[in-house]
Amino acid sequence: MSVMMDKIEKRNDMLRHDWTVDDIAALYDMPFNDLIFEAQTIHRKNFDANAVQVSTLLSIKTGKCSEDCGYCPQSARYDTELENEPLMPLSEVIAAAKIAKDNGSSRFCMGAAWRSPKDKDLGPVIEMVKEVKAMGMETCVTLGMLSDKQTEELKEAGLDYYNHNLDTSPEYYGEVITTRTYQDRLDTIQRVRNAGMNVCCGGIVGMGESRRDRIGLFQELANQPQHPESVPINMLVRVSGTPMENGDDLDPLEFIRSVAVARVMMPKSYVRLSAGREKMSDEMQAMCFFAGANSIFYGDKLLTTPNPETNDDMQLFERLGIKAI
Ligand code: SAM
Ligand code: DTB
Ligand code: SF4
Repeated sequence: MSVMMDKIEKRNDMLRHDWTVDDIAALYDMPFNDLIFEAQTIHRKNFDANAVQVSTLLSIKTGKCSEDCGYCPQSARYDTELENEPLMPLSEVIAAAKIAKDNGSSRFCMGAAWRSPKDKDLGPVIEMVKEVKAMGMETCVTLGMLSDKQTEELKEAGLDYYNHNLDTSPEYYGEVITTRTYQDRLDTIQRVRNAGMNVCCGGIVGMGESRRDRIGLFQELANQPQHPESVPINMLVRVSGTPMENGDDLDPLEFIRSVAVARVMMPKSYVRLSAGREKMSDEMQAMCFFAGANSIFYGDKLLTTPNPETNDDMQLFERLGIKAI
């Protein structure tokens, strides 16, 4: 066996939780072809390389959020011409979930623009989780910070995944959000873990952060006692009116490198090519799948911003010989 294959084999055989900044920087610094080859080799050892998990997102409560996340169109602090919507009635959620299922989604993710849910809001969300689960889909919600009691209630309702992102490195975090701390986020993720639910946790790149910050994000994600089962990597969607409306776009090759680094560091996690696909070429998305991304959001809208049409995604999968799972 070649030295390279031997090295890859060793990396794949252990799930590491002790990544140093230098270890991760060394991955980023690899020649592009070597990095993608390593990521693809590890990917194939752990997953069907031609299968991509498909989730659909629905915003069940939109806008008027108290938080100041600098990327987010739903913050009440920015004038983003967003239509605010109160909590959606159960019947509308069920109708949207049915369409998602008919389109081949295996997971339905419901998002709410809250700092954290009020206890009066959790009851209706729990009904949504139960109904969607009864339709035979996996369930995921993202509602902001959770208390122990709320986490337990969601677990009891049968929730499969909770999405809560770290967003960026601890060092860059203060440039992006001031109304809640990095530790607040880690605490919510820990609660979800303790309750025995699957963790969906990732971040955003392209917010003007440095490579060192991307390294810091992946270090935080992979050095948790258990890797998140699902790792969404969002490319910043620039929305007019937010503080991040203007800025330099991230080099697409650096984005692909980031996907590959996540795949190498968390070999058994689903790495989700998340927000930002609308602006990516088919070739770039294909390269991300080759670098180890194996999950996407289907549906023409993310929470509030556009996503590729389901039909376009189906055609892309067809052209790439990828099956949706
Ligand atoms: N309010 C809850 C919270 O912040 O945890 C749940 C919904 S929030 C919109 C979910 C995630 O979407 C954020 O943590 C962020 O990573 C991502 N997101 C929001 N706006 C984005 C944008 N413009 N571009 C890329 N990702 C974005
Ligand atoms: C995640 O990491 N990305 C999704 C999901 N988790 C909730 C949200 C992306 C939102 C993009 C901006 C919008 O559509 O409002
Ligand atoms: Fe609110 Fe979540 Fe948007 Fe932050 S990311 S402003 S918490 S909806």
